[in-house]
Amino acid sequence: ARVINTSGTEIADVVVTPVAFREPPLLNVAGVHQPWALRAIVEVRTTSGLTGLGETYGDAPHVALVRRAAATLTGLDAFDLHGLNARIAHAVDGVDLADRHGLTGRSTPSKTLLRVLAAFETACLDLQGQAVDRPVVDLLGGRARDAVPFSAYLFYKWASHPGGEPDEWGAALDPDAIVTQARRMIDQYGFRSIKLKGGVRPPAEEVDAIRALRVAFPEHGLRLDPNCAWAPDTAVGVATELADVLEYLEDPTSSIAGMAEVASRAPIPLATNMCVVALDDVRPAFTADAVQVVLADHHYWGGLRRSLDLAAVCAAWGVGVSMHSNSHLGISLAAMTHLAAAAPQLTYAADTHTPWRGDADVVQDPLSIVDGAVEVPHRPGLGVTLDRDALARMRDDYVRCGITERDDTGYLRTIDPAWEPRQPRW
Ligand code: GKR
Ligand code: MG
Repeated sequence: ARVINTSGTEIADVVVTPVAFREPPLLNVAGVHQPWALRAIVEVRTTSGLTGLGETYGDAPHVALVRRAAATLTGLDAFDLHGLNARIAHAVDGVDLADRHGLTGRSTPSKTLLRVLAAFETACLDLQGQAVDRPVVDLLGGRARDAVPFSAYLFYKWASHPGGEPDEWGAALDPDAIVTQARRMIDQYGFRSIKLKGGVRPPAEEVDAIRALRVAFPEHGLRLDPNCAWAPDTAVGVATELADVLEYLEDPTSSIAGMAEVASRAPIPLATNMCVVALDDVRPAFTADAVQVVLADHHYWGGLRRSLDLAAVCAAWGVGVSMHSNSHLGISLAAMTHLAAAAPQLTYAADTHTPWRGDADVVQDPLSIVDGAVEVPHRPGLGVTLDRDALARMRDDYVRCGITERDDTGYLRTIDPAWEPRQPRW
């Protein structure tokens, strides 16, 4: 249906700017984070001079596709999200974009479309909020909560990138160092939940790290996420050993069938951001009772509204909802906060990589994590404003850093050519 534009929310132009910011050498099952993380910032401008913001992945092939879609949006009304979907579907028509992250599962054309759509949907919701002078959370059904709890996201890590200076966090390769990292992050942000990225050390060491965290933080919710590093028997062993400690065990093993096998023998809930990553996965995974918690992520579920749909579907099946994160900046944090605030089903503290980005940001007024939570903004739209100087600097860093795609495996192999990404590893 044609939308009659009465409020100056017609899209005049769209600018897509890839940016880079420094990252510590964080370890995961796929390898190690490169010295720079990549994102792309989407600015959707209307005829009346409003700017809506979106943030998405910065891998060059994805950015090229986002730009291709951006070029088709002129004249669309920012309230016409069906029209947005149609134009983007046409622009990316059947493209199936794989990535080298090693953590995001099989690629498909529909996943590719939803990743591109998400960046613009968020920007359009930001515009809608500004146009009607209400925060995005109000457009999503209103506040189910006034503050969104986030979790401390711990990583095994090296002290420095090879040849570089040690970073402020130092090395973390054993339980004591993981507890030190947790203490530092919790002192600074007040987190009340802790997630440890696993799949790096042998499972018994990761169990010890979780036990050490429990001793140091008796009241905190704890999770462990080895990104499918374990065979089902190993996963059941860890789940059994940590049954009295973990809120949930995230992606202990790969595939819906593998997770279903573990779930049938594990005494604790399993969570995933790896085997339920698109609507097609929902029926097979839920029918098999493979997962008890799904981690939503608007960056690949097609935006904030579709993530709420996912949360509703999960609730209908009696499956819990949590929130997934990748290295990100302040536009994503704002979008995650509005989404989580509007989703009553989201009962776990959300993941965020925020502490790892230091002071780097593309927004002037980043939301802050206080007492482990972000207060949901009352300002119109997403409630954050672009810092144009920072954007320009970070765009130059993107060009200069020489990284065009996230590739944790390739980077680790430049340091240890014999390293093999194996699944399962244990
Ligand atoms: O940043 O290395 C990382 C994480 O492993 C991330 O890429 C994952 O997507 O946080 C994520 C997860 O929960 O699997
Ligand atoms: Mg995960």
